[in-house]
Amino acid sequence: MAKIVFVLNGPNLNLLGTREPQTYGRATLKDVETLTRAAAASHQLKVEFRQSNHEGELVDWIHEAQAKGAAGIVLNAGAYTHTSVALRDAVAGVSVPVIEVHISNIFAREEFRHVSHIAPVAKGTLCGFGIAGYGLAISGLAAILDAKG
Ligand code: CA2
Repeated sequence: MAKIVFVLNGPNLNLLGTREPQTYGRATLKDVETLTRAAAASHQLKVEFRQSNHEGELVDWIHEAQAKGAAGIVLNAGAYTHTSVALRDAVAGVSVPVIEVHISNIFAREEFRHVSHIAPVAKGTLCGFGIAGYGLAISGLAAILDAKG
C-alpha cells in the first residue's frame, strides 16, 4: 500500500494567488495541491492535503498523521510558525518526520519572521523557493524514507 504524506497549510494560505503576488507568486493553493500530488506520485507516495486557519485544528491533524501511520508531514504553518509553541510541541510529540516549508524566504523579510518555533523540531526546513518548495520537500522526504528502508 502507498505511503501517505500529510501536507498541512496554516492560516491565510487559502488566499494564495489573490493578493501579494510579489511575495507569494500568482499560484493558488489548488495549484500547490496539484504540484504536490504530482511530486508525491513520482515517489509512489499519496497525499492528504489540507489547510486551516485554526491553530488547534493543525495540532489535531499532526496527531492524526501519527495515529494513521503517515510516512511524513510537509508543514507550512504560515504565521503560526513564528508564534505557536502548541504547534512546535505537536511536531516534537510525534515520531513522523516533519519538513517545514515556506514559499517566501522568511529570513529576507521582517525580523519577526526570522524566528521559527518549528525549525528546531523539524527534520528539515525549506524556504524561498516559491511553491516549488513543496515539491522539493516531498523529494527530501522521499530520500529520508528511502534511506530508512
Ligand atoms: O512564506 C510562507 O510560506 C509563509 O509561511 C506564509 C505566511 C507568512 O505569515 C509566513 O511568515 C511565511 C503567510 C501566508 C499568507 O498568504 C497570503 C497569500 C496571499 C494573500 C494573503 C496572504
